[in-house]
Amino acid sequence: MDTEPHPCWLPEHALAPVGRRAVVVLGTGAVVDTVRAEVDAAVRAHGGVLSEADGSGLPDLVLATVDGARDQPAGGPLAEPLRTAVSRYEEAPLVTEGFLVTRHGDTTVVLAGGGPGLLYGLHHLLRLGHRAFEDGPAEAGGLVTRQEPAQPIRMLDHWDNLAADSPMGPVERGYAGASIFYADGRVRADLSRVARYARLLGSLGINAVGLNNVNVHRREAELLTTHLPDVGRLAAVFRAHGIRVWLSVSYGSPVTLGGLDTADPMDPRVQQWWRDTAERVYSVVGDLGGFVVKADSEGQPGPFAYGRDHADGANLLGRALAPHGGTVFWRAFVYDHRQDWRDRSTDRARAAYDHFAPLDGRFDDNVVVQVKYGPIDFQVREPVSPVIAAMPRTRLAVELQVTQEYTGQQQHVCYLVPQWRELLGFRPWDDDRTVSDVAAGATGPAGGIAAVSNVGDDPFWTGHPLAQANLYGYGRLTWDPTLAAEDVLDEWIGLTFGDDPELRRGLHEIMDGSWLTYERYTSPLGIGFMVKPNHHYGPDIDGYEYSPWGTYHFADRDGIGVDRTVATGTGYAGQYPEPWRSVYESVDTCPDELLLFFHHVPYGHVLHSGTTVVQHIYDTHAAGVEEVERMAARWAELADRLPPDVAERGTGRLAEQLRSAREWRDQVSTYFFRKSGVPDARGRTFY
Ligand code: GCV
Repeated sequence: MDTEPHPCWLPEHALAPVGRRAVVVLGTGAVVDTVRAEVDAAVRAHGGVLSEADGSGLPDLVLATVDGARDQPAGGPLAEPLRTAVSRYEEAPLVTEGFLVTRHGDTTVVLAGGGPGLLYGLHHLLRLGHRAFEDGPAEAGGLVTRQEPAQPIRMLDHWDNLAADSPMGPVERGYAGASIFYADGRVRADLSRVARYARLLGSLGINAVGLNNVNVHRREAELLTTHLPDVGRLAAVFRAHGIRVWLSVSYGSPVTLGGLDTADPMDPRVQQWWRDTAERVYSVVGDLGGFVVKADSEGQPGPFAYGRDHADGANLLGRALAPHGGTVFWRAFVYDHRQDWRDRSTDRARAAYDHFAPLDGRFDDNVVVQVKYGPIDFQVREPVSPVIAAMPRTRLAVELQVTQEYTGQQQHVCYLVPQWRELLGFRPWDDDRTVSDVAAGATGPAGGIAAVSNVGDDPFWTGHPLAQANLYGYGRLTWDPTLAAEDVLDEWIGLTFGDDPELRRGLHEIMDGSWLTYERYTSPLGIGFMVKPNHHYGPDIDGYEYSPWGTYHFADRDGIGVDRTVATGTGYAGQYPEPWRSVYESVDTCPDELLLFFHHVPYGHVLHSGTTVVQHIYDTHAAGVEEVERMAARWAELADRLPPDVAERGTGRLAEQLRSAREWRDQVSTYFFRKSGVPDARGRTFY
């Protein structure tokens, strides 16, 4: 790479809490080596020392795997703290990715079952800062914390295209430059930027990365063939940070790559082709996570062409991967993208449930069904997908979108952690079990969480520097979905910008509520879309209204919304268990923010908030723009406290956000004024 990219949440100052200490690292393996290298860099920068275990006296910090601790001589200076920590560990063993932190007088000990846990423990200390060495129970062997990840698989999917001339650009829905993996139709020769990225992800506990777009074009398919050795190079970079890589593959590969005349999952030749392919892939990348598959979706081939269902298709690949310990992430994003807009009975929202819920119990153990959080497509507001509550015998992964396709494309500040927290904390049943619990395996076999990454080769990685907080927050929530969104932001601000209270306050003011601000000035009350077709940026209220994509708002002179009730609509509300089926079925109980997703109502319908639908549209759009004005003004006040390049980039993006928000406000308000003829109660003029 020519220039140093922005360090994100790991600038040199963030390493100081550990870098100023006397540290010992115990254990072996690639990820332990990474921990050692990280500590070495930190102590060199900040004046601490990385010493050998048998050095004199007790260090400030010991980072040890359980095996590394057990290998220590019985009489050495570390014997007592390690013995105590190991016995604490054995009282309640953690998953290998977990860690515990104990204090022994002035020494802090991090103990983990393996290298990844140790890495996560190190970064836990960096987040805690100096408190990690000062607070906590003073008595010997005091347990400060024990942690393990909520989710077994914590994945980031890249929609990166290998082909330089791919129709969707180098990164589909990428808003931060070109791919960090590929250039000129091949894996980059210089993977130093990938190594930086792997370090950032490892610091958050991400343990899986999908290397290529789920829309697999002809050239991308070559990752399975010609470019396989380069996949091995990428895998090695990520491996050092506890991350396994995955490949998106085309379901049609036996035809397009194998020269067969079919991809029928029941055809023995097809089965053999996938077995051979898996064999070949694992001979190069022995710890490949597995395959990610988008089948029968938006033009991608799938089992439907052969009269088979998605369990047949997914198990075909699962069985090829099983001997190698691989897993298929099979996406449930299956719907008719060529529907007739005149046909009011077809409802895209129903599709994933209709296709997948009947297959519950038929997927093999190494198949995870990956479900988008909502039934449509990563909108700013959607109900939680009913599929998540409908497949208790299936491993499910919930898919989020860190790249801001529908939430401002990294031109707009839109801190998404509050949205994800709300989605992951949603309780689909009449009890305490959450969406995150389902993914984590509390209600059936465990799946995990996946999300579409938001990075590219942009100097700030994410286009808008503040969009880094979404990547950071995604990782943190996959570890612990109960973290408060403001606390996650607070961590990110401190690590990234240091401890300036005024800057901290200002960034909270700009970012904490930015998801709701974005919602206010865009599509109202859960109706979604209203974006410009294809690129999905900026308002176009009827852009998809007469299209085949199934994303309609049905506004007419009397009202707006989609009737998805069982009584009079598409029946979608009936896909939920109680209490939600009833809650959503009735306009009286449906939450305001989802009203238009579930109901077609007159403009004069009075919301629970006490205002009418049309007045709500006028008011929220005006309020949203005023909020962006305040965000821009606050940013200007903070500019001197920010690094100049960050200040400058943010200033430009906020100017664009303000322009765009005003455009949204004026188009949406004017559209509904013209449709309804209802004047604004506050006397605003429309056009
Ligand atoms: C990768 C949306 C996006 C597509 C994306 C698709 C998916 O429809 O607009 O670019 O394709 O989701 O998730 O597969």
